[in-house]
Amino acid sequence: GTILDSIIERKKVEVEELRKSARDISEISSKPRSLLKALREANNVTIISEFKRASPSKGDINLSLDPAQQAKLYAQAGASAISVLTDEIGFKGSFTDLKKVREAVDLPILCKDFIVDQIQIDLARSAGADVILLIASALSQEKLAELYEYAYEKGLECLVEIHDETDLEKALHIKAEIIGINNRNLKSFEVNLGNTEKLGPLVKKAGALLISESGMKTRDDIIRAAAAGASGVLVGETFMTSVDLIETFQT
Ligand code: IGP
Repeated sequence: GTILDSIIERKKVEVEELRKSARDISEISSKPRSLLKALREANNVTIISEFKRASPSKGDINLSLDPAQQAKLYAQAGASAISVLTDEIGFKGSFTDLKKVREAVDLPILCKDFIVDQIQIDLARSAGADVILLIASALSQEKLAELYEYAYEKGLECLVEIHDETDLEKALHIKAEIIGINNRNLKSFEVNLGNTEKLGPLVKKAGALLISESGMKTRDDIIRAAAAGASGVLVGETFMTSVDLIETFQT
């Protein structure tokens, strides 16, 4: 199996654990912030900056940054939303990180995790997330539809992540409003910005909003994604290692 397969297996175990401690998941009454609105209102490419301490492909990226401080920096630099990795084993993230970001900034927050069950959506919401990630290749068509609907019932939006045409079909079947094209193959970790150019026009043709995800290092990379139809870009490693670049990224 691939790394993605093993992460998904691990998530299923975590979900069982979560069920046993479900009383810890509280409801919050405040209204979620809309990423869709941020994307629609922006007059240039929207930046989603990610808090990413480590990853299975890169190992440790930056373990010394404080989530609240980094989130404030991202906001000051013009990010329209913040993504927070909450997976602990693979990415050294946590829901505590997400809560700290929630307290620090008023932007929409994307919970970046491997969601396979509704209970994880409740947990994300209770930590203060506004948007969840759903990875098409990690879910059956039925499961993707179920989780997508559940999130919207709870007032959350979904970023539906695709990497190839098969994933795209799944995303279009549920009429996903926001589709993320991952330039990184989660099975081989290979990064290719050309993936946004390949699939972007198909996403736009279907009328969805497009986010280009992963592997962006320079302003030119972002311009390239925007030219392929991206309304927004999701940048992690580059911002975690060289924060000055955020200003360069304003187009
Ligand atoms: C950010 P990068 O290459 O800028 O650090 O990538 C983001 O796209 C990446 O973290 C990501 C991800 C994911 C992580 C995209 N899809 C799914 C975990 C799970």
